[in-house]
Amino acid sequence: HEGFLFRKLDIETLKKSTNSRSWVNLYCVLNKGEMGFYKDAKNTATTYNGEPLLNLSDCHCDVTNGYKKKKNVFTLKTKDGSEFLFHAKDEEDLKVWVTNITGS
Ligand code: I3P
Repeated sequence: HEGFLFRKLDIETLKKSTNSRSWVNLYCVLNKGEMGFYKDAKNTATTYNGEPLLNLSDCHCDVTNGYKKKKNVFTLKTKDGSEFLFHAKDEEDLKVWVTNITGS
């Protein structure tokens, strides 16, 4: 599965990166239990900011998180402690992403 999602970094992830907490629209690609982030759909040779692929084994998605400013936001916590917020375009899109992330 792949497509655009708005992503915001959460505290733990922020410590390890130079990114701000702003929402960034990224092209996200799920493949073999890993998630890659790219600036656009056409160039998936280089990841956004050179970020390593995210290992999704033992990750956890939460759709009933406390984030209330936008609808269709889910959180993703990975085994290594990274935490992200993702903003999907609608409820269906959110469901598809969560199903694919937790099932991969
Ligand atoms: C962030 C930006 C985000 C905002 C975040 C800010 O500022 O305004 O949109 O998240 O708030 O820190 P910057 O661009 O300077 O990094 P929300 O849209 O969720 O409010 P936060 O720090 O409370 O996550």
